Amino acid sequence: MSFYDHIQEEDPDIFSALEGEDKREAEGLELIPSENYVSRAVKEAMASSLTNKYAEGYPGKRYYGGQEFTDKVETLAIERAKTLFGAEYANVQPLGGANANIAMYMALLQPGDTVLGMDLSHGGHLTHGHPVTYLTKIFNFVRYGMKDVETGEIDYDEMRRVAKEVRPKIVLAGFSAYPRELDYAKFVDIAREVGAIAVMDTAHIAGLVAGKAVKNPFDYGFDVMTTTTHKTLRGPRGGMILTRESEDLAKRIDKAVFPGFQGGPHMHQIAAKAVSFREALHPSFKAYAKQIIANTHAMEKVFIEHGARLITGGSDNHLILLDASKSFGISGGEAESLLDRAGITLNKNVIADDTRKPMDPSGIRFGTSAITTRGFREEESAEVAKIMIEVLTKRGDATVAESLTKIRTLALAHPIPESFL
Ligand code: DSN
Repeated sequence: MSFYDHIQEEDPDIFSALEGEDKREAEGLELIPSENYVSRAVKEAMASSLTNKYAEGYPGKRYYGGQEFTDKVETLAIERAKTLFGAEYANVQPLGGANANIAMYMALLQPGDTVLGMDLSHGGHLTHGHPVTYLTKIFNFVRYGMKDVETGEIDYDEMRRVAKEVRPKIVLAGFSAYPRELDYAKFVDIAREVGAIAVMDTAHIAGLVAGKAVKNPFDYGFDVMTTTTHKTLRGPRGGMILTRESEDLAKRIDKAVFPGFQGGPHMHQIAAKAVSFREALHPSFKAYAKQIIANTHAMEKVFIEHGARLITGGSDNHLILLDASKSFGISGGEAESLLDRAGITLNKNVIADDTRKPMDPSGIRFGTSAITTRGFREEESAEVAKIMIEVLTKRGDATVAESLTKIRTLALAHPIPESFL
């Protein structure tokens, strides 16, 4: 029986799109660092009857009846999330990472308050204060960046100076395109010095933190973490907010998520989060998280040996940001399309102080979370990097076709595991 038996019968158009996507994911290699493959168990929870249920409120305090099972599911999700991240409190209702960040701002700030966050082109995220977002009409975002793009060193002295000047209410760490570990103690020091709350947006590296392959920001005194659940953490698409302690913060965050910002929680998604957290608590997840980083290093080595320019000089996590213009004489957009044709999916990305436009920037961003789920190890990851270099250097149709065959062969040899289909 296929996962889509009923859709096939009732809605052939959607069925063919779903089948097409499954085939695309199976035959190509997914290198977008914010994507992954979820387990069959997570998919089953997402497809469960809980999608039928309204559950405004929180376990034990709901506005509608019939909450016997939703309460059980949400409580399990909360408890597992707390164990995974060493948190005292978790809100598992945010529908996504942006929702988690917006609810966090609503909980901790008054309109007009200042947030000190990382510049998008230096690795930050749209919700960290990019002028195109509605958030900037409500709050005042001041941005920091790297002192040295070649090493990725953040300019902590400048950050401290700016923090003293603008007195932010939140000092925000975290990123969507920064390949290095942050000096968490420095962030917390600066936040304490100016009386701000230290918040880490852990979205990209949540799985690495949960798998103890990188440092846990809570061990360095961060007050709040926001995250997505679907990147390295390998859960369903969704968000979450955690705090290390403080009854007061927890109450403010609960109120901000619901009723402040969202309506009824998506209980099927919360069940799927709970399932994925249980998977991440299994000892095998630690090996997975460690392997993600080993695979990134294997790719990094090949690109460095080729003489490519990696932003920050390399990577400490699951992602690499490469200057395609300097390394291969083509834009990020051109690199993305060429690699797409060769069966490798990644994304064009702005790099620090990019002279090109965001729709066709200079960089490409790629990572190893999904190929590691497929069982790739260092050798295969290095092979992928070599194929990428071949495509980006030669660029002709024949090379692209040859590379596509090689990628298909690698994908076939490492199919998405049965339990993830
Ligand atoms: N779109 C996500 C990413 O790719 O990093 C962040 O929101």
